[in-house]
Formats: sequence, C-alpha cells, structure tokens
Amino acid sequence: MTLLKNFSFFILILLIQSCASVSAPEPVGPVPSSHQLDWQEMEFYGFIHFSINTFTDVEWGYGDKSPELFNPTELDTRQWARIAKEAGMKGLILTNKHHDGFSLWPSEYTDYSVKNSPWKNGEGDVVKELAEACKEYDLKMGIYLSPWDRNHADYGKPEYIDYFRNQLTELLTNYGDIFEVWFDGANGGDGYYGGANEVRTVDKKTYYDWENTNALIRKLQPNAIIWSDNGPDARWVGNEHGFSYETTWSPLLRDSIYGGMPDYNIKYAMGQENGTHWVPAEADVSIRPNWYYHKSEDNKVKTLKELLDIYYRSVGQNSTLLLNLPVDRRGLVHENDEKQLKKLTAQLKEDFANNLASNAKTTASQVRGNASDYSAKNTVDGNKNTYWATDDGVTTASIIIDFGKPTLFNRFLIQEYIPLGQRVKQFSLEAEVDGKWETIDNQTTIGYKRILRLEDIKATKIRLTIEDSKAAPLISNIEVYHAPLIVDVPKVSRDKQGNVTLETPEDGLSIYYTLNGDEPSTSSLKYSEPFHLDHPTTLKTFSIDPETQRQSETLSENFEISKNLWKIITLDGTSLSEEAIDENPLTEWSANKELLSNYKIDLGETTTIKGFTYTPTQGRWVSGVITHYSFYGSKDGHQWTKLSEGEFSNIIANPIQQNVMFDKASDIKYIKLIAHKIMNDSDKALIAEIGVITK
Ligand code: FUL
Repeated sequence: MTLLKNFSFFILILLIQSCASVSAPEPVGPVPSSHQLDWQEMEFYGFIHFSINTFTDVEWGYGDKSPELFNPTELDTRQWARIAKEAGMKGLILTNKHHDGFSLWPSEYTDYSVKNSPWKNGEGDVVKELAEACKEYDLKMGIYLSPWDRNHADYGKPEYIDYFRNQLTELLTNYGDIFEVWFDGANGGDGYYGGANEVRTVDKKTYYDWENTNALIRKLQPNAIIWSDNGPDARWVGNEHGFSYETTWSPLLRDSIYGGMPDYNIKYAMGQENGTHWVPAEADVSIRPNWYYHKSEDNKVKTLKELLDIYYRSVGQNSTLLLNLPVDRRGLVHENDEKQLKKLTAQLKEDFANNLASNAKTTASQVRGNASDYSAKNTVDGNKNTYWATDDGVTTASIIIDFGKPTLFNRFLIQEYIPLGQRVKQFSLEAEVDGKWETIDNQTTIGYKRILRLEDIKATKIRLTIEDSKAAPLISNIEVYHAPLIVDVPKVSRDKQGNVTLETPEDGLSIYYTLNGDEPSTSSLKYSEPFHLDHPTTLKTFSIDPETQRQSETLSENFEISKNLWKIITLDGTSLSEEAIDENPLTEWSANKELLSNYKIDLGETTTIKGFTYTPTQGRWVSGVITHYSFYGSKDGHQWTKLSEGEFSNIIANPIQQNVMFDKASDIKYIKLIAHKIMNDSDKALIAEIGVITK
C-alpha cells in the first residue's frame, strides 16, 4: 500500500514537473485589450435610426427642417429594448444626432433638439428613456454622434469641434455606462449650416483632432469601444450589407487609415495579417434596405434567409454584427421588423441546438510539450479559457474529432484563443466517411469565431488541419451542428419585355403566387412558366417542398410598368446600349458626364409618373455612383421640365436602388437623368438601372 502510495506520489510529481516545464505561448502580433474581448463576446447588438428623417422620409437630412416635425405618437423605448433582448442582442446603439444635427436629447448647446419639438411638450429625452429601458432589459447602451452636422453654423470651423466635444461630454456623462461610441466616416458636403446653405468640406485627417477627442472619451468612459474606419478599438467592415470577408484579420494597419478615407473598403476593411493594432471588424446593416423608417419599405424587411446569411457572414466570419432596426413615426419598431427578427432568433436557436462535438474524442498530431494543459481535448470542453496549442515553431498541425459513429452535420464552428493574438492563415477540413477521408472545405482565417456552412455530410470523424499559421495555432473551441434546411423564397426576375420568371432555390420545389395582393396558398396560381406583366402589380409568392411540406416565407414584390417599349436615344437619334433599362441590375451603362446630358429615354407612350428610380452599379466595389442629380421629363423630347433635383444620400456606403418621388405627378413620354456629381469626382457615371414610379 505504502509502496503504491509512494509510486502515485512520484507520478504526480512527474506530471506536475512536466506541466510546469511547459511555458505558455507568447502573444503574437497585437492582442485585444480586456474591454475589446468583452465587446467581441457580445457578438450581436442593435442599431436604432430615429430622427427628424423619420418624419421627412429621407436618409440624410439637410439640417434645415423644423424641430417641430419630430412628433412620435407612441414612443416606447421599452418596446425597442424588449425586441432587442428577445432577439438575443446584447446592446443598442442609438443615432443620438445624425448628419442633420437634430439632437434626441435636450442638449444644452443647441436649440435644434427634442426640446423644441412637440413631443412631450419639449420636455422629453429619448436618450434618457433608452438608457432606462436598456437598464431594465439588461442591455448595454452605445451612442452614435455624427461628426458631420449640416445644421450647425460653425461646422467646418474650429469652434464646431468644441461644440462636438461638448455634446459628446453630455452623452458620456449623463446616461450611465456606454459600451461603444460610433463615429460615422460620412462627413463634409453641402448643408444648411445655420442658414449659409453652402458646401463645406473639411480635412478629414486633421479637422476633428481625433487624438484629443478620443482622449476625452477615454477619460469619461474608459471601457467604451471607440468605433470608426480606423478604430482605435473597432473598425467598419467596409460595406453596409453586414458582411465581413472570408479572410478577416482583426489586426489592422491602423496608422495608415483615417476616418472617411476613399478606398478604405478596398484596401483596409478586411484587416491585415501584419496589422499593427488590434482593431476588429464590426459589420453593420439595416433590417430594411435603408437605415431610417420609410413606409414604402414595409414589405422590404429582409427575409429569414437574408438575415441568416448576414449572421453567418458577420459573426461567422470574425466580426460582430450591428443590426439596425428603424423606429417608425409612432416611435416603435414596426411589427414586420419584429416578426422577421423573431424568425432569425428562432432559426439560430435551431441551428445551434445540439453540439455534436461536445465531449467527442479528440487527438492531435502535436501538443505543446505533450502537456495536458494544451491538449486537443481543450477544444471541446466548453471552456473558452483552455486551448489546444502546438510547440513554438510548429505551424502545421491537425486534430481529429471522433464522434464514435457516423454523424450527420453541416456546421463547423471554430475559435482561436485570441487573447494571445490571431494566428491561423489557412486551414482545411476533412471528413472520414466509410473509413475514407475526403476534403470538405479549405479556408483562410479563423479569429474570434468562424462558422462554416457545409453540405450535409455523415461522417465518423472530422480532421481539422491548420495548414499555415503566424505562430503555433491556439484553438480554444470547436463545435459541430446539424442545422435544419430552410426553404428560400423564389427568385423573381422580369426582363425588358415584361416576362416574369420565378426560380426555385432547390430542385423539386413547387412555387405558388398571386397577382391581386392576396396572401398566396397552395390553392393559388401554381408557377409553371414565365408570364407577362405589363402593368403595376404586386406579386406574392412562396416555394414549397411537396413531399415534406417545408415551405418558404412569402415574398412580396411590387412591379412597375414594364420597359417593353423603352429606348435610349441620343440627340442625333441613334439608339444606345440598353443596359440601363434592361431590368437587370447586374448589367450597367457606362457614360461620361457629358454624354449623360445628350440622351433621352423614350418610354414609348405618354405616361403619368410620380417619381423615378436609379440603381447604381451592384459590383462588390462600387464606382461611377451618381451622388447629385437632376431628373427631367418631356412630352415631345424637346421641351424639358425639371421634375426633381437633389442628392442620393448615403448611396456610396449603401449602393441600393434609390426611389425619388416628385412633388406632383407629370404626364411625359421622355425622361432624362443628369449627373451633377459622381463619386470621387469622376467623370464617368455607371447606371445599372433607371426606372419610373407610377403608383
Ligand atoms: C452611414 C450614414 O451616412 C448612414 O446614414 C447611416 O447612419 C449608416 C449607419 O452610416 O455612413
């Protein structure tokens, strides 16, 4: 007995010694601060866009509208917070002041605020009400304060910076803990500016003196994440689709960047392997096409499939997700938005219901110092603080996850232990099916979290191979799931002749539709071949699997008059390329500014139009986007009337179809869109589509 005891003691000493001799890996590259780590773990939080814009139906206010327009009838921040909480969001960021300068709190430094609105007789404070609601629902609160202020008389002068900091101080002092401070890169341009009505450009690099503004934030809210194109704590993902990139590094060449710089999205948004600072990506997107509430978008709330895609391409690609819920004129998140959000939450719960890897058997090709502290088991122990590591210098290694029996899966979730830096550059995944290994994916970065969506596969084992890494890979977590398949809505398209095609996302599905506004069911029209639609019509449609009865959501699509008779002609009568009127937003007409005044679109017959649409190029990186325009109509193609003039607000960051309504309807046969300003002061405009609104 004593002998056995002594022996066990000896083994124990040996074990302790072997562990003690294995040092922890050293950090590699920049590493996150503790508040950046806490922030990253929030993963999903919400944006609220609400202002005078909500009442004037625009995306960017000019700064000249009366504060009396701000008059929500049922404003209820508790409703916003409840919806966010139920959706699994961890916080809410409110646009306290957008580019139009209207402040949602009674700021001491301006009259352009809620205090001069009829809401609560000027006694209200939206920020305070939201702070209270967030507290009640255990949500963190963040602030958006637009650096650009189109209302303020001093914008562009040094005095404005004091104003900006004074407002910031109010927001960071009077409303409790703030988790994130959001600084928009859009700034400078035309505006009201206290009645000057002029263009004011600023040097984005120097005007705001960010160093001292950031120092003020650090003093008032040391734990807040400061967000902008160049952080310093978190960065813009470079688009407003809510997508990060398959290769997304958290390190960033931060000092090469300034807020609002051109080409940021192309050159920097994905982060850099050799980035000098830890500035992780945040993917922002609205649940509707635009950020503010527009009644015309009530049936354009993103589908479940679109929302899921956003989740997987943000949280699942080493980014956080900031999802915007526009608040409507009542002061509430609209029912349709809540409904879609609920679907997303329920689906995510199902997708991640049963972790097939928890406690699976694991073996690694190499373990740091052969120490149990760094064993492969750490990847499936549910503890984020333990990780599998290899010896220093070993940058290729693999780990096998053995389910013990054939197991059906289609999701692979993996996390690096980021407190010691982001390391993995390339990895692959294989599955062992009937005793044979097959490659099922090849990918690049992992970072805080990567979730791969795979085809259904039944395998007994999975092998993860880290093919390349900046240093010894540190993998803290692996999860495997079998997410249920969901049926997507039909893909709807119409050609120039007016023929509508509905396509099923998967083989073997049936499609039903209505054209009279009724909700479709399996007793509605069944789609078999393209049909003709010439007149404004609402199409409602869904897909269904006749065998399993799995059914998609219903998609509602509003069609305008068809472009069957439309022609683009130059002033000398020659027809031009029809890409701008072919109903296909993926083809575009490229024309230089000059040519743009020398053409007309012939609608083929006199038509009563109430507005027009312009769709910019839909490629991954936009160019040739018209930002300032005028739009003309003519009965005879010679005498032209200007029907509208203005800016396409936010079109560069969010290049979606622009819908412009006229003050009054016009009977015309010819139309013409003129570009006054094209992004990056280019001379070449790209037009994916021009349309008219008749309804
Ligand atoms: C953009 C702004 O210009 C939009 O209006 C919106 O606020 C979005 C979140 O950021 O850059």
